[in-house]
Amino acid sequence: MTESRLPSSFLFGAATAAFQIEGANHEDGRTDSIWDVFCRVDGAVINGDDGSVACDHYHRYPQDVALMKSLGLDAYRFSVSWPRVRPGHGAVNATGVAFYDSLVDELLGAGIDPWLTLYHWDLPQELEDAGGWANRDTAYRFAEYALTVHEALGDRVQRWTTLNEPWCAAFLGYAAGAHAPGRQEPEAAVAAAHHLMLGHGLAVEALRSADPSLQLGITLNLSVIDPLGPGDEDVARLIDGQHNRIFLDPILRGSYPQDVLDDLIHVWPAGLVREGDLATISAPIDFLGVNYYHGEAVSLQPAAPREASEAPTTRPTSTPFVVSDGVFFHSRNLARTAMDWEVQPEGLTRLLTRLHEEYPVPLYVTENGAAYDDVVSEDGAVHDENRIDFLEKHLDAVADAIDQGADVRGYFYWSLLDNFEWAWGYAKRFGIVRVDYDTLERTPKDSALRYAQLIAASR
Ligand code: IFM
Repeated sequence: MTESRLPSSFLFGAATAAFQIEGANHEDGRTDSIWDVFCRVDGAVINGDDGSVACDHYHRYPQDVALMKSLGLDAYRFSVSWPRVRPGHGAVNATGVAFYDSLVDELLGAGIDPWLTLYHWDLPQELEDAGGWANRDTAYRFAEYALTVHEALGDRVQRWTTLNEPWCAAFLGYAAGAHAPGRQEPEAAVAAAHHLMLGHGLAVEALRSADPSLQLGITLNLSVIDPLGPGDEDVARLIDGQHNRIFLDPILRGSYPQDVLDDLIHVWPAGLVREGDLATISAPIDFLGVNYYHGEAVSLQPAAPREASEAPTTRPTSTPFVVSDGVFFHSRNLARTAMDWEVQPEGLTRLLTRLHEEYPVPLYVTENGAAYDDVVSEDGAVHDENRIDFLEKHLDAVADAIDQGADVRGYFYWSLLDNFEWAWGYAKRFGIVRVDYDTLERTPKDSALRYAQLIAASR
């Protein structure tokens, strides 16, 4: 990465999510989310921890904001915990709201733009008990919650992201059973995907009428799905449909792709899409958040078994792609992260240029990052050359996309801190800042220092 490749107006940030860093899950009136319960039930406590301390950001946020300032971040992407501000989706919890109030003030005081995500997977458990995202009603409750948060923070927060990665919430949560709520019901997963998007659209409409000046968007986890070889084009289309276009098309074009409707015909619940839903879902947005980690090479040819270890959950899981019989995901000759994900920066360039051409809207990379098995050196530092290399290559890939005409306006590294990596517990470290889980001490890794240098040089 040469320091000067990104425009001086380019926004540099880092991202986190409430359940992954806050802790204090049973303090000040917060009640269970689906992730609290998922971590506890069936003896499936993940990594011996239920996320209730996490990084203790709830109590240490001033220190964390000071850290962000020292790195020169322009913006901080964080999420609000629904059961902290509306426990059980009941009355507003003033103490919970006060936390975000103080966090936003602290950020603004440090000159850091707060980028708020309303939903990063922590649905109040009571709403799951009523059917969760498979129940259409949850979409309306989400819009109510959005307005609650807006009433508290709308005077200071300009950037609002409705959902983070609805693909994970719907398909990992309701089809694969790998994420909360741990269901393995393909039809419920399809219903959840639709209702998440409906909730997004209803929230956009509600926030837009509350304040037309807000910048509103959604974050999708998108990928590049390549055919492994000749004859594999149709399976690449099939997976691209269920990973990317099932969200992109309704949100940015106002319709489901016909091939996806055809592919999913046997798992598509009758009467799911009601009149007016697609108009609501495609309510205009100001930006699309893109989370990119790696691509996929798919084939009809069987793949050699991967050496990857499974996430340490006791739960059986299945494929998140509800129609994928006979599709094999292949490994390529690429470097890998500690998640066993391939390092594929050129995929980010292709993804961003594709989005620019097919779904034109301002783009922000709202997540990109790598977990590695970090080592603390004798000098107390983490010399994470691998993460620096990952970061530089992906920033280069963004610069390449911009050179090719894509309207990409910012980049958020995932994650500011080592944190709770869902089904992996604390075993996977994505942070540019190390967290010692015994002492909760924070130590910027070499990658944080390099990121700070790149940011400073781009001014
Ligand atoms: O940690 C997650 C995050 O919550 C959502 N996007 C992917 C990250 C890494 O797995």
